[in-house]
Amino acid sequence: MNQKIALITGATAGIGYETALLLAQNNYNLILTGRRKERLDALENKLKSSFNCKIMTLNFDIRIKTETELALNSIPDEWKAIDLLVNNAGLAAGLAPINSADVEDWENMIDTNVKGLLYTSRIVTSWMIERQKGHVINISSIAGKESYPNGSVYCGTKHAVAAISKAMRIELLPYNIKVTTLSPGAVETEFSLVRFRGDLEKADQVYKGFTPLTAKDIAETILFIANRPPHVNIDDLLIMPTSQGSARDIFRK
Ligand code: NDP
Ligand code: 8X3
Repeated sequence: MNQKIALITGATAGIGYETALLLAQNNYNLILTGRRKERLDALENKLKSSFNCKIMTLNFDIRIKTETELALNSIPDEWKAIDLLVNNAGLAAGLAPINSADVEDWENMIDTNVKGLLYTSRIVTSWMIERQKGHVINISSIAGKESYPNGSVYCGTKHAVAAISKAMRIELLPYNIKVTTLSPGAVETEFSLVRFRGDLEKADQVYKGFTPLTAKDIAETILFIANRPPHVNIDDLLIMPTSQGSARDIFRK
């Protein structure tokens, strides 16, 4: 039976889903979260039938503090020994300038990408501190290193993740807890479909003419980061498609 415990937020799709698959194959029991319960149930069944792992699912909306706290505090003591927290749940909503973007989209991104990450980290790091052990991997983005037009708030939330991550790393040094910021460039997942509210044609355009990263590429990177020896921490890692040189420079054929 698997030995270590990882909690992955946003495991119903994309990077979180692939990370769940890979960690289950690599000695982790998993706590998996997301809003889409049917996907969590399907993933739980798939993992349990394919790998020698234990799975716990938590179905909640990370934007809502009370829901997040209730779900995390419902975790039984034996599952609280979390070795790895992957703060992955997140989204971009819309692509629009400051004067006309939808305020609800802004709130959605801030509440999910920043506040949800904070609610989760507050609780899980308190358990890690008790054990003097743990690793938090925060998923930022190339959008956390550079800002691009029409992405002010998404970029702002990912810059915030990077800033929060940096402070967390210093705060948690005395407790033997590693903190990593992982910043991918374009990864083909449901990300653009969500950003463009289900418009498949618009979403497909984002990944046209070049080879984007896959969610599996990011899962493998997460596993690499988690597998470094105790004295080594990957503080900050930027991973880009070979054809992407900056947030806005993608060489398309
Ligand atoms: P997906 O849309 O494929 O997956 C997003 C995941 O986040 C889903 O599991 C979703 O679950 C979860 N999530 C979103 N909102 C909430 C919420 N309110 N409550 C709980 N869970 C939520 O996107 P990716 O896999 O691409 O994105 C994962 C992370 O990677 C995000 O933080 C994103 O910003 C970041 N990223 C993505 C890049 C890309 O190009 N794809 C590049 C750089 C960073 P559900 O809807 O079931 O709740
Ligand atoms: C996702 C990558 O460039 O669409 O974080 O913002 S980008």
